Amino acid sequence: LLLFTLTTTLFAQNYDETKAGSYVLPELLKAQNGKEIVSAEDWDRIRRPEILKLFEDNVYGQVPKDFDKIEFKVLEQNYKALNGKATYKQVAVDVIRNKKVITVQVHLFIPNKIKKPVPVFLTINHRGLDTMQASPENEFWPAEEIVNSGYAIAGFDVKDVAPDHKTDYVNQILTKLYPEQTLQPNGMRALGAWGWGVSRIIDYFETDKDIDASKVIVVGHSRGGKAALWCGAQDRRVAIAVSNESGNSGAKISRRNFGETVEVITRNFPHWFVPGYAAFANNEGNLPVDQHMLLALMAPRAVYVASAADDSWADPKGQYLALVAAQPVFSLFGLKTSLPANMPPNNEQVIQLPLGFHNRDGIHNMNLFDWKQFVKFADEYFKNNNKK
Ligand code: GTR
Repeated sequence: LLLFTLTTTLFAQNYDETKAGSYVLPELLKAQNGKEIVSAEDWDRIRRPEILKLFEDNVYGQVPKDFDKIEFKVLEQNYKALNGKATYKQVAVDVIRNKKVITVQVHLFIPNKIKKPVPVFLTINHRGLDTMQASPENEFWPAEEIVNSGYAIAGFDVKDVAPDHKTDYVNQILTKLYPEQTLQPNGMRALGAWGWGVSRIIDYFETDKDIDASKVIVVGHSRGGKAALWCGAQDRRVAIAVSNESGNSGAKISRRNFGETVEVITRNFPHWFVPGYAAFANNEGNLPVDQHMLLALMAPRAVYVASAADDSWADPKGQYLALVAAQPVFSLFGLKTSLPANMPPNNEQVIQLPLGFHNRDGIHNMNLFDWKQFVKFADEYFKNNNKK
């Protein structure tokens, strides 16, 4: 009994707000040499690279950028998809390095009857191809709704890049393109690999005249949301990063003891992170970063954080507080946002461009309500940037 009580106390998640604890976040605007960062230039030149490196070394690992060749092949094209409203394309993105090749399949719907090029939602999908069927029942990936809103929608299956599995994750790009990464303590891991896939698809968008590659909105749900944020942090071609319920090691403050912890996530999903991240289990206070810094790396570009009220595992409040704590970096760019200190009521969207948030009723998932908020946010952001 003693052992049982001991283990359940040790591993139990906290869902009691009064026990979430107090914490001091690592400073966003102080460089490692003690210099205060007071301008956007110094942020870009000094602090941003420092923070990127800290995330690389301590959390997600590197994302190699070199390869020998990239090729795009349209495998299928249907001009009359969605009852004539859209053109569907399946595109194979072949990336070659040291004579080895991997292929990422992109599924893409482009609205037919509007002026091109159009902005695009690109989803990091860990739920498999079946969840990218265009059907009105498919709220997770509502192709028709998005096309009707004047956007293209694209998606890829993460397993093309790195299967979501403890040992098999190495089976695509790590074994084939970047084998040396697996030997490095801060080498590429699954979340970084998925983000690498996003970047290669943006390479493709840059060649598709119907897509406006300056308006790419990367959307990820949960583990995909973690990958979307880490990708957006690094690849400045991402205009908006949308984190849907990314939770621990995504948008949530790691130091807040509520819901999933670093201990649980590194035990269950070691392949997402560098091995050294596990050393911060029950020791989050010693992390040289916290997740508000990841959100801040998007500045001055846009970040949208979505959560669900019944998704305590992902800690809605902890995700909101990270967004609030990221604001000083946006201010450096003259974007003086003033998010309310407390999380807004359920189902109410808060937009303080370039930041946005909602916490809808319901469970851990991505649905039509979420997508409608993403569209509203993207509409406002692009309009405001005089881009749409
Ligand atoms: C959970 C994991 C979360 C989140 C989620 C998901 O099991 O603990 O961090 O990533 O899976 O991806 O749906």
